[in-house]
Amino acid sequence: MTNPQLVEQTREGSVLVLTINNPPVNAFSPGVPEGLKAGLEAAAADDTIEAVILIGGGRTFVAGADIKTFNLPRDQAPDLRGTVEKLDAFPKPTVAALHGTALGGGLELALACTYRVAVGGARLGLPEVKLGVLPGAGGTQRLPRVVGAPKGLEMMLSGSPIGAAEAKAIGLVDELVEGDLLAGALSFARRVAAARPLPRISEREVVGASPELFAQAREAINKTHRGQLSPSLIIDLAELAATRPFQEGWQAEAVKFMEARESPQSRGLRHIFFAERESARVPGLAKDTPATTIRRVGVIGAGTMGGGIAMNFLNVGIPVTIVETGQEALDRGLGLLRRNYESSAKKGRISAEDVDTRLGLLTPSLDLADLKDADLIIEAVFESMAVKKDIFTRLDAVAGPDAILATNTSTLDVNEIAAVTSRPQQVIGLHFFSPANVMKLVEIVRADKTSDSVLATSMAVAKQIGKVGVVVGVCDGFVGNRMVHRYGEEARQLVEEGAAPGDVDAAMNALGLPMGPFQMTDMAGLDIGHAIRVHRAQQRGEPEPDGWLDRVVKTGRKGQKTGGGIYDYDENRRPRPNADVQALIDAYRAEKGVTPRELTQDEITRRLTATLVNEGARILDEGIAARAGDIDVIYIYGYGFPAYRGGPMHYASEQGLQGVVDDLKRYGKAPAPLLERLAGEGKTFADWEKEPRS
Ligand code: 3H9
Repeated sequence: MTNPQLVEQTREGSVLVLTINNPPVNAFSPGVPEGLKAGLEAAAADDTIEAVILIGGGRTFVAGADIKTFNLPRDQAPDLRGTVEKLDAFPKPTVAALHGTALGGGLELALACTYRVAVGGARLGLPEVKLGVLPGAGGTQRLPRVVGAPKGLEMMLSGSPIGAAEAKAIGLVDELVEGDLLAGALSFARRVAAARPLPRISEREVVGASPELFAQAREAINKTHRGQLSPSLIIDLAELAATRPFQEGWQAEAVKFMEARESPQSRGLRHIFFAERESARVPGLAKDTPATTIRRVGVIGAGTMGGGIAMNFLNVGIPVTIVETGQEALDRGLGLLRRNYESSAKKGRISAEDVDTRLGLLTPSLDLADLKDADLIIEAVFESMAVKKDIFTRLDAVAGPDAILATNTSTLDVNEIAAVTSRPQQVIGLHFFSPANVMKLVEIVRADKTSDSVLATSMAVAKQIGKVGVVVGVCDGFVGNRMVHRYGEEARQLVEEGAAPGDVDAAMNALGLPMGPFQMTDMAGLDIGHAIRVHRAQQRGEPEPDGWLDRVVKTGRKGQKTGGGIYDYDENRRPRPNADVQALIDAYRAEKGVTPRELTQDEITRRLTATLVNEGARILDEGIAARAGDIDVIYIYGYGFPAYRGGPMHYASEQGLQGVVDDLKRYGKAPAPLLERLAGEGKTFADWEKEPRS
């Protein structure tokens, strides 16, 4: 549906103001180009109009093309390029008045105007690379012509916006406006109304370009954007801007934009963009559920996890009391935390003053009773039900009546922990990922009795500390670890059949994961996984696990922390195969009567992803995760699954679920009923989300 009312025309003396009103972010949706065209035609036809201002209504200028329209056929998508052409050819001065976020197509509109003015808080950028596309409305050709090739490349390849002051300093903005934006833009427009000839960016030369610059950029993206399509297209187009006439680059950009837009990588990144925002909407939780303000946090356990969790709150100015059982452990924890901050300061990420401020907000303690004033208390101690129950019993006695009691357990039953307290409605799981001050994910574990307000507060707190919080239900391992457990089993099975651990990791690295399953195991510690397997076997009354990896642990090789595990490590922490481990694997296979066979990279990747997806389907069926997109968000932010593949569930839907089912059957695994049904009906997980729920 097009709606020309999205652009309002207001006459201010000899200036026509075109206000784009398309909340919440004034995306370039159907109706906006029609409205702008009508406004420009009116201004061109009226001799008394001397200049035109483009401004955004509400909180921002245009934040970009409407990403939802990227699935439309090309000729049905809103005509951003056509609008840009009209602006560039317009015979009177046009002024873009910027506030909020002028991003992507929004900045491209501004670049096609004759001038740009902005308020101090405005942010300007071309973030298309984050969606697997490229600036497709002249950005690749105009930005380098304004800010030079090096800065233009940097902005387009990082996708990060810059502030208005910097934009002014590098010539992207002509004037900073203090006070009211429209008033400032009007006074600017009146000043330039008579200026002729009109300065057009498309007529400028690109400065700072050289063959070396582009060669270096191509080399750099091999590290920063390995395996991705759009960054290399961006470099090609920036090079065209520097070496060929504007029209040539402008035409090439249209072709490359469509190539990127139609790629599975862009579909994956767009899926994640929306899935991340969707994950903030919790089914059954009213939008207006009140969240309480967290003024003070308590953390129990000053180990790596507890310290990392505490830092998240200190970083946003929330005081933390951290409790340990002994002075030595407390000192060790505080030392680690201090060193962590000091190293950030050395790298220039924070100032020395920040270090002092943050540490000044931290109160160390040996007494649980010191948590009596905390609004949120997060337990991060050893993963043992007995220990956790003991802590929650004591905590219940000392915590304030309204305090939220959270456990950072990664596998244990939050209902069972909640049951030892007199207030199970205030108990929740907040499962952070290590290193907790860096990893963006928090699984928010909703137990049977967790109240809506505790859930809403937990979501709000996660956002406040810069995390992506995804609500999950109670089961062994929740979503992430439950899936990774199956994945680890399959990885060990692959080795048993004949693959080297290095082959398995290489296959997942090729898919885009920075770490394969065995690199991850070596990092986390082999003993941790072994202890979990032993615990599970005991619970099920099974014999002690004795797989090849359990045998590696027993040789004392526990991973990176003992200098080596499945791999040895050189001084740069690069993994190298270890002959003893390989001999142990060979002996294990011989003992089991397995004749090792060669496994292709394709088989390894298929089996591991199919295993993840199969468990994911069970998780959905059981209601542990509300949406396949939630699982994708968890895997991207918690486990390094490449965002450009859209997460495991999206990736499987892209490949076709029938293929996943066939793979599972071929390798002797039972497909989850939900997966088998969807595959049989030719559906995807996105289709499943649209099905009515009973
Ligand atoms: C482009 O421009 C291509 C061109 O070069 C070439 C074309 C030919 N479209 O993030 P929030 C929705 S590519 C559609 O929660 P915040 C969002 O889904 C585009 N919808 O708010 C959410 O909806 P809901 C380049 C969009 O304040 C609501 O707005 N631009 C778009 O934390 C609020 O969003 C970008 O990549 C969009 N472009 O952050 C910018 N943007 O309420 C992408 C937002 O239903 N956007 N929505 O969940 C952002 O980075 C952030 O949204 C922004 C606001 C910083 C703007």
